Amino acid sequence: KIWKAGMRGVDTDVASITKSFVNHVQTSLARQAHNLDDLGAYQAAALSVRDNLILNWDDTQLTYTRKAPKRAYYLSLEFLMGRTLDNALLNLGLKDQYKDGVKELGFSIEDLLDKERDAALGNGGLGRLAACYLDSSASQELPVWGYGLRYKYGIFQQLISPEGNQLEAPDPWLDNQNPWELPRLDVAYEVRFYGQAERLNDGTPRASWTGGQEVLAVAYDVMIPGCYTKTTNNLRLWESKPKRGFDLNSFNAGNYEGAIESSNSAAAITSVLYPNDHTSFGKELRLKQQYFWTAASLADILRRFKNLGKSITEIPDYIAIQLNDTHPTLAIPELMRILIDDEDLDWNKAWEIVNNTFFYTNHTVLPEALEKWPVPLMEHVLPRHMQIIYDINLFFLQAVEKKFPGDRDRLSRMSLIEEGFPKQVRMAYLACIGSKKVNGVAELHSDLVRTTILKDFVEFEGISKFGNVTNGITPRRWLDQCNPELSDLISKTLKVEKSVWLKSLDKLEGLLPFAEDARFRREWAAIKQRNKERLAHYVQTTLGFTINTHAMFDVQIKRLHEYKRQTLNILGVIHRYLTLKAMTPEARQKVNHRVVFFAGKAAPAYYIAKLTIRLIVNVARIINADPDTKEYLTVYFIPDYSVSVAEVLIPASDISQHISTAGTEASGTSNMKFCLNGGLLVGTVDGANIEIAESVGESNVFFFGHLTPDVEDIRYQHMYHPIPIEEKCPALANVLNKISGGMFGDGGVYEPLLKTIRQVDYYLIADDFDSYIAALAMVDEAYLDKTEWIKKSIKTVAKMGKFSSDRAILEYAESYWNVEAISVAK
Ligand code: 26R
Repeated sequence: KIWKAGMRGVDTDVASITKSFVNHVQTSLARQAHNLDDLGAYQAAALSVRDNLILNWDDTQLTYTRKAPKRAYYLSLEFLMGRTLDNALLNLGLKDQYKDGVKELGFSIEDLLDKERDAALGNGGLGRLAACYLDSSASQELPVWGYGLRYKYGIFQQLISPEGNQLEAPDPWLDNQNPWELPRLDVAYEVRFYGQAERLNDGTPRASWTGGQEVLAVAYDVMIPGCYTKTTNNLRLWESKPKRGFDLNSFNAGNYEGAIESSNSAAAITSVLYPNDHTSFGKELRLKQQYFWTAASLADILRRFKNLGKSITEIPDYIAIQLNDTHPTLAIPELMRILIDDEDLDWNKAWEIVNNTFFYTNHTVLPEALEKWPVPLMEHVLPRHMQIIYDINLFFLQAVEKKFPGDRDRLSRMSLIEEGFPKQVRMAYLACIGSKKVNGVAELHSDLVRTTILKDFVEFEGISKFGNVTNGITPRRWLDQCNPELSDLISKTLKVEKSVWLKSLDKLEGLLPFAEDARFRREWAAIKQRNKERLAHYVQTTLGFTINTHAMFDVQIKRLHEYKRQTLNILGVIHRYLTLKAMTPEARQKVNHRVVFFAGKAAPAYYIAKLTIRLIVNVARIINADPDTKEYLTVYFIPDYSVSVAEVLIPASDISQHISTAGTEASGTSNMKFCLNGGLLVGTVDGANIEIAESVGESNVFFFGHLTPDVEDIRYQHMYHPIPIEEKCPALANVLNKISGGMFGDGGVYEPLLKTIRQVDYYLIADDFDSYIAALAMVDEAYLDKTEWIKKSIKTVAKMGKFSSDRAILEYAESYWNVEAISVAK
């Protein structure tokens, strides 16, 4: 296939680009080219690039309409997209032309790229995965659309107070107009809440649902360009607004303020992304977000299907819907409602259609992250859906009873309704029984899904419904874009075009022999060094610290959570500091210089996680100022972690930490990003770390800690045969005592955090501490031999092909959705 940069009707030579740029400055922005700032220049460049995307997008959608292939829809409450301009330029093959074009006009492309705000409509792993999958779907020419919410405020901006506390500020990312979205004010659906549901009792399962509040969902489309292909898919985000002529009665009754208030309540639905991951609060507004989004998305999907003129029973031949975690599970009872109440299908036929349309991915086995909605709340907000869920449950439990007669324990374990005060709907169970297939996101995690949270369902439905799709990352953003020098070196060395190897990442294996090539290793090391300098420059300009770029860069960046054990890391840092302090100056000189980076946000109400940030910041403050040791060990907490910050941190790492308690991190995806950029991994035997080690070779990763099967037993021992920490792990006890003693400021402040370790230690910090320290010593040892280290780095990158999100999305398309690639006509 021949790829030509640019496309229908748009010229992409430098002269045409500058012309289009100036044109947008004068018309779209109504500004003058000669006194334009970088922000204006960014906007003009974005609008000019957007012209290309729109035409490709249009051709793609026309192809889909004409050829009517089976399509997949990815429903995700989060899409953590980051910036778009650089990605669009690279995928279109227009980066060089734009670089030259804006240069001619007196701008630097890097400065313009830096003006773009992140689209941060997600919390972490789950949201970023959705963004990678969109990139891969378009790049692999798969007819896939994303559906999500257009939050007015994305994930909060993180500020760190002088005491080291996290503060949250809103993220008004839409304040500068967003050139990447197309408002579709004509694509709108009414969504109902509250009201009354009454069964018709006419011999059909039908009911009527009336009254309550009606809210309008309006579509905004975000274009998703594939890499070196015309295919440009769509991400449709919904915004809520009051229905036109809303609540006229209240106006007429003189209740002007009351009517405005109800309009506010409509707009509130899509106003803010919930910033908690791994803990659910059962908030009414969050439930309304979930229903608003699933109802609008389904209505839109069905309207498109109906245009095909097929029978409603053919839905599964044309539509596959992927549920990204349980957040969109209401789509299951919503489709039942449409098929029964509106389409007049009988129950069994409707259930069969539903069962062949949905696919559910689980992203966590942590009990506190499994969604449950209180029955009274559901009855209030979605009375018809609650009826349908009760009916689904009844038929389901009858079938279970038939297979396991008299097993009442099993029935209560498997019921969609958890008994208690209040009763709660178990969304993971509903997602499971309503879907054709269920999968986890790494081999170990999928095994845990099958053997723990969904064990009974495997016994009832058979194992073949429960699969695994190991996560992946897009090599476009996470190698080509964030590490352009490495990307160029790879193309040059493999003698393969970027347009080829970036879409067949297994080709990286061709790098293996070059691990033995000294010249190549020097180039490899020089690129890492320049990436470290780029990070140092970022820290210098944003935080004002000067960093020693000849030290080892050791990075842990992810959401703050006890299970991810940032605490283990910072306690390890303190241990290293105490060890250094106790050494003679001569002995110290033999020690590896190390710079430790942390970044990540804590959920605003997660007290212990916030205390961990405070500890990190204060440890950094003391250690970085100690003249005895600061040459050998410094620590930085980089505030306001984001996709864009990750793009600077990841390529600069020598080592990164993925140290969750075994069995708790479903997959992890930043582990893949670091390894793809030639950083080595220190980690536990958890999530995708295991498969990374299988691919790159266990000698190239640093594993430590207890294994998953032992974790339960150890927790049991904590409960019934506790061993005091002084006895179990004296080194750790010493560290904890130093904190309590005030070495890092008022020790009392940290007591609640220290207590989690001294008392319950649910995440096994004390049990894993010694082996963690030993693993870090192995890292130091290995780093002494620079040649060997670079060989490991090269061999790691060479073996990372499996972790491309192209591989993952093709597995979904082939083994789950039955959706095929389709190329867009020229
Ligand atoms: C219920 C609600 C509060 C909620 C729970 C959990 C909201 C968001 C989450 C986030 C979870 C599902 C998440 O992000 N999980 C992560 O998914 C990544 C992509 O599969 C994995 O790599 C990562 O290991 C996992 O923690």
